[in-house]
Amino acid sequence: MQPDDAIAYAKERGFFPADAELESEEIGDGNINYVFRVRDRRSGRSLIIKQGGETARISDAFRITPDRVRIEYEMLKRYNELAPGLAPEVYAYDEVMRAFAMEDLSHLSIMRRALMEHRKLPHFVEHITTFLVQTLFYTTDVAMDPKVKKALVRRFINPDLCEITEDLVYTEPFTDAKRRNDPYPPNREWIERMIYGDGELRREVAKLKWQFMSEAQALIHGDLHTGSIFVDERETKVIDPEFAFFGPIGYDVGNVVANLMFAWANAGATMEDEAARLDYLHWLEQAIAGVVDRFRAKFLAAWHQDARDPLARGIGVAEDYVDRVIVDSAGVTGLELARRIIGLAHVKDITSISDPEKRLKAERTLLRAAKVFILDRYRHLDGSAFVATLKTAHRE
Ligand code: SR1
Ligand code: MG
Repeated sequence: MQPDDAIAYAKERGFFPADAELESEEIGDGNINYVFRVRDRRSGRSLIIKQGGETARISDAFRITPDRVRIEYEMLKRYNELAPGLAPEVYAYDEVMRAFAMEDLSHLSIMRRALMEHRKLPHFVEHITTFLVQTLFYTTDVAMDPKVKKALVRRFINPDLCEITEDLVYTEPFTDAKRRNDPYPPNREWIERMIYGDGELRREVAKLKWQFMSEAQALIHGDLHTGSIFVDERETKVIDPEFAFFGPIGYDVGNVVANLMFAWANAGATMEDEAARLDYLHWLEQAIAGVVDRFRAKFLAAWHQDARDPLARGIGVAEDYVDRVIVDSAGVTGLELARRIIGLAHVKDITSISDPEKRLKAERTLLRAAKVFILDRYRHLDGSAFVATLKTAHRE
């Protein structure tokens, strides 16, 4: 689709009245898709149209099924049921065009950008932890009818998108197996020594990778970084669940936490006024700890209220389960930190640090922390442990 095709499509599907004066622009800034905003100049009404091609925007080398658009549409519908108000409304899915229409959220900002502008988001922790628990706990075997869940597992088999994650998140940052890693040149030699050269790290990453590939724990978003979240000071909306499948809950929690850490590194390297910087870093540290701790508290509350498996009521069962999810989240925090610095898909929080010395230091801080999150994930059981690892890595 080109912008004019999006206009023709919106007209043909009757999304606007016949006398609408439509304009369209391509607004996607992700690695995979093209996204169009179509707006009626007469009424000011607008909507978003997303269509899935056969390859990724970042590189034609990625061939990915357009079925991801169906997955995304169905996920967004589910989010509206499970976590109302925390995802855009969706209007219609077109099986032939592999396209869907949804609410225009352009009154909000992509969270990565908001954090790089050093905006505080007072409701984010409460919103995202509600989203995580509502979408994850309620799609586990603990809360669902196991046969209904198995039917859903089949509906959300997502091999192409999972392969991207298996390669880009789990395998390549630690091996450069496909020779497409793209580290910041001044850090290349350090990364070869500290990351590729660490056999124990690869062994632990292998365990996490096979867990990702085989543990159908809950229906996860699968790519919950701060580019997949729209925010302002009042609202939070999760978008882009095209990587969704039944996988480990910690994959979503760890992605949120790691991407707050990229914002922390960005603020530390770019904010010049010391008082403002310390204040913002403190807010981010509270947000990191808050995501872990509020997730845990809400997950346990949901469990005690709605667990349906008879074994779920045993003493300590819920606590053991959520402890393991937090440990998995620590592992994924480390994986996401590492892959966005070493691998193919970088984040602007880091690449926009213009002072070379500060960027080099920020990357090394996050990579040292990444190793601790992966190797010592079992001792990360609450939010303060996550923040302590980050701050210790910064001091080293
Ligand atoms: C080929 S896609 C690269 C990355 O962009 C997506 O948002 C996912 O994070 C993926 O790993
Ligand atoms: Mg995306």
